[in-house]
Amino acid sequence: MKITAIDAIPFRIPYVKPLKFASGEVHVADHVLVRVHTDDGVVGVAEAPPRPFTYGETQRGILAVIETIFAPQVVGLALTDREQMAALMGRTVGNPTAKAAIDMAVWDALGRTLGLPVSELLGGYTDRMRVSHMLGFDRPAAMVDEAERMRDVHGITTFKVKVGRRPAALDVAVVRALREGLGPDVVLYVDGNRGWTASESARAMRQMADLDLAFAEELNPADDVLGRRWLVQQLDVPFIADESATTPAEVTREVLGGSATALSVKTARTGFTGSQRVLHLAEGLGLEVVMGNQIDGQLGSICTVAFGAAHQRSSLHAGELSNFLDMSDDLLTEPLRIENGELALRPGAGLGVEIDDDKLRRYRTDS
Ligand code: MUC
Ligand code: MG
Repeated sequence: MKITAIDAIPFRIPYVKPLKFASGEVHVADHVLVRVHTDDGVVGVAEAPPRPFTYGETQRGILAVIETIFAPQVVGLALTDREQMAALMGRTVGNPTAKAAIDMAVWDALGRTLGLPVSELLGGYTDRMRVSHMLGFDRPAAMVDEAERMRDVHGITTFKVKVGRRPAALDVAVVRALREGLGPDVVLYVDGNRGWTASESARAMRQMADLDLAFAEELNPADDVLGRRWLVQQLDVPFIADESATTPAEVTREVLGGSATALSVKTARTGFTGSQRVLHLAEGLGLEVVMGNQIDGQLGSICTVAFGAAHQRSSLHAGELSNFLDMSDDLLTEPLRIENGELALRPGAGLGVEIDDDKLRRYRTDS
């Protein structure tokens, strides 16, 4: 159970359909595959997605921080020394996806060592989640087409719509077209990635008041402290904190300050260990939770479902689990499949997935 080595491997897989949103756009999955090796010959895996527009991390930065700081701190510890690991890596500020990928690869290795699924070790509540699909910026007709395709092919009936453009009428028209095109039974919610001001957000939400939105997420910057509080107080839907509340302390600050009333939990940034802390805090505070997407590949998506399905509160709402469908390829031996609007856990120890060596050779950029 002793950790003997940590690999950080950069890879690059283009998207067929880039995702565009108010804080950035993603055309290529230039992620880092993290492998944790143990003295029993077990290997655990996870992936770190660099999101410079959200956390300041880059692919080269993730490689450097793992190789020079985190791997030397973690090698030599046992797979069960997770508090030690968190404390040691916590001495370095930031770098959330690098830390999270190590944490999740350690859990995968622990599950494989014990012969048990990670999701059962975490909580074992259920074995699947309903899927929510994120729709990036496009023209209304193209976004309705994409949502209809997701519904018809994969059975998905929950959609998170990216908003935050100027003029806001562009986004209001999209959400209206989606409601009119897809009917009253689909669940729609909006995520502004801090693109609007508080007053632009309030006005756009008024214009969408008849569209039965389930949530609003990060419409304006949380750093506009009073503006955000003013906005959240007047909305009649839960306001999800995503990038403004990435640690238990930030969650506490944002929620007690009246700047958020629900939470996005992303395993890509808090791993399994940190996500449990955030989830339990959400339970204590009485907040609804949505399992979010960090524009994850299939490995990241199975991590999200392993965590989300493990707990009652995180499996209640559909999780954002489908954006890997827009990638041209992936690294797993058996691709994930979304059927009847659900993504199921894979049976087997750990995360239940394997990396395809040929694909890794094809897409890695370090050799
Ligand atoms: C989301 O929920 O915001 C876009 C930026 C980011 O950090 O995550 C994605 C999705
Ligand atoms: Mg978001």
